[in-house]
Amino acid sequence: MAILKTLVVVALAASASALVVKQDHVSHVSLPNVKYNRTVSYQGQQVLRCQTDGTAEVDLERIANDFDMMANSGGFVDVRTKTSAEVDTINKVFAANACTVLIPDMEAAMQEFERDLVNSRTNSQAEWFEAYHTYDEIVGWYSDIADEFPLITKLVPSIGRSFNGLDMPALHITGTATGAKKNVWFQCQIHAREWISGATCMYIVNYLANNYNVDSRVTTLLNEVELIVVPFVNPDGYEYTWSNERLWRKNRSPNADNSCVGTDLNRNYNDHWGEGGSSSNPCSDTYMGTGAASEAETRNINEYFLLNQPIYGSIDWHAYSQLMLRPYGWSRSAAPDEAMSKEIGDKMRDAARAVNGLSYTSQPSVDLYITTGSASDWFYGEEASAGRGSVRSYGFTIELRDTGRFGFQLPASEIIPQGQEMIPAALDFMEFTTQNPLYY
Ligand code: 0X9
Ligand code: ZN
Repeated sequence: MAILKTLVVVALAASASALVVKQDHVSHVSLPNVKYNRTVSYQGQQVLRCQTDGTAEVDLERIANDFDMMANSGGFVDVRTKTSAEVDTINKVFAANACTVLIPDMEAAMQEFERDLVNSRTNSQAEWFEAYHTYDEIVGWYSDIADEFPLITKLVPSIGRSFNGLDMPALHITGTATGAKKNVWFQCQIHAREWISGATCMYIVNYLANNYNVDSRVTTLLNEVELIVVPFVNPDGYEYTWSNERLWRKNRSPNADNSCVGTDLNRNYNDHWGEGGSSSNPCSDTYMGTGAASEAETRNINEYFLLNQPIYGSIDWHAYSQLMLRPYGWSRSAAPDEAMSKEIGDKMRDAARAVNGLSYTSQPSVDLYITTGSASDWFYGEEASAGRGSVRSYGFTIELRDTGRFGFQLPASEIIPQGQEMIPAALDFMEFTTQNPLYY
């Protein structure tokens, strides 16, 4: 396919890359050269928002697996259509007039996002959290944080490699108090195109690092808790969104006898894998892979998670729809710890809302649609718990901003407000899950 767009973003000044703390976020005075490239066109593509009332479960599941279902919440789904024939198909599945056009011209929406990307990255005054960053820059940022806060952080440069050989780093952050700490797990960027996920994880790490021994809540927390952050569950997919296709979701491992690439890592975990709500078609955006944990990225996460047991709480950070999702994803029956999970889910919803007034919804994952083999079900599930009597991790999925206006093309100016509203939610989660442990 012809190369449609190449944006070479060049920093204006190349001065020291020292971290400068300003307010509650780090500022980089310069940005290295970076290349953003898109080899696909979204010409003719639209996003439809369809009310799901009265739509059969099987039809919804078919759409989730056969189309790019970009979001699903509160009685509607956002579906990306590539041709007018697809618009007709979607309109036939839903009730008359159930669908309206949310994004009429995906190519135009993407170009708007790309103008914002260039502007934010070429502005020499822009601070770190006022622009999106590449895989290499983010890895460098975590390394800088570890250098700057050696007493409270530990960088593990690689917990394993992705299919294409990229490192998957992990950062541990905890206070200097002696004694055993309780572990909490955050993982980011499992879905490549959800850029706000990786940015928010950095924002939280940055806040904790800069506020230890400054803010008593953070100090007390980190003297009890060790947070483990995996910035990239899907490094190859993330790179691909910068080099080829901004809306790529899956990883980048090839599929046998098929030209379609990639597995949806959030359908690849060994928890009720392949039991519905995922696709066996390698061309689907919800392709489950050839087996449970068939993907290197999934296995790396599994191994490192188990190595760090007991883990009291886990969050898999996604976008978009503004949701706090608790177990189960795989079953309609209530999870054993429903009351406790609901309590912290609701608490995070309220904490996030209190910051900027934006509403989040707290609900079981399955209220969206059935998903099997998801990361957060695995965190909460049998395999991740070391055995009967052992600590069982709370398993959450958080869907960040927005509710569809920009979707995955969220402007960089929303990184800071998004981060600010997740700080109290993340603090609540770390406190609550370690103070109210679940057992398997
Ligand atoms: O479908 C997904 O993987 C998640 N939504 S997204 O739009 N970010 O792709 C939601 C998963 C919710 N289900 C479970 N966590 N089980
Ligand atoms: Zn996602």
